[in-house]
Amino acid sequence: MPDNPVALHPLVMVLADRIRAKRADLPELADLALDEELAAVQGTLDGERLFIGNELHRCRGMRKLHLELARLGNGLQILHCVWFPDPCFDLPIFGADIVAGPAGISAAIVDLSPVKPTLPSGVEASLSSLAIPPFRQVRDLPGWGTIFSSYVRFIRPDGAEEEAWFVELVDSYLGVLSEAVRQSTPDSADSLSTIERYEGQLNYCLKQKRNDKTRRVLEKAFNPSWADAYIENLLFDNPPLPA
Ligand code: BLA
Repeated sequence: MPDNPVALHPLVMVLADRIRAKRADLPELADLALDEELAAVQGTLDGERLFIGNELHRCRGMRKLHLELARLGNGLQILHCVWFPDPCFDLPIFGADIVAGPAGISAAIVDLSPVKPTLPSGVEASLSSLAIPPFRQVRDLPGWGTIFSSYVRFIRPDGAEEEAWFVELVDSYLGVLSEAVRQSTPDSADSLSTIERYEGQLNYCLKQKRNDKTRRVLEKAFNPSWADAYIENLLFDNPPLPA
């Protein structure tokens, strides 16, 4: 990704670097093709410089590793990260999102989300043994948030100490996932469990597309048809059928 033309909130920068470091350790990591106009999107709104930077990779067991950093007007900054598994593997979806405004971070969320009724047992066991930092401001999930696991953390970090806790928590969740990736072996593309996980991933994307807040800021910064195409084709494109 090219250098961001505007510095971002320290939590956004620190977390992005941590995610990149975790990503670098994944087996058979490879770049995924990304249209030049999507790798770096630039614009201006009310005289303010906007940009979106996207990084797209894959690895053994994970079909799409997406990291996006954005500055979208009104001082709004976003870190958006979703790692989608290959449905042939019994692996959860990793998701993390940070929304920062001029008044600071309003939302920080992290989860390993199931793509079938329960998380893989090894992932569940590892998550249940992690210490949960005592965040002071825990937020309520929206209606579409039924896709998240019981280990989802959705908070408004209160100060630098809690921001550091959040970075370590994301690191731990990525550590749990990385270990599962390394141990996982694929089922065939036409097996029932693969199809079930494909359907679960499709449902995750459908529910995420119900987040009006994402759509609204993209529509305002760019325009409605651009926002729609961006959400449908890059953020939450439906997974390809397992093959
Ligand atoms: C909320 N997401 C938001 C908000 C904005 C965005 C402006 C409102 C902030 C707040 O409630 O404090 C905007 N998020 C974006 C944009 C992108 C983005 C524009 O990622 C990308 C370009 N959202 C995700 C992912 C998760 C997620 C992967 O994209 C979780 C893993 C969660 N965002 C999420 C949740 C809310 C949110 C749960 C709160 C929604 C609500 O309270 O209604």
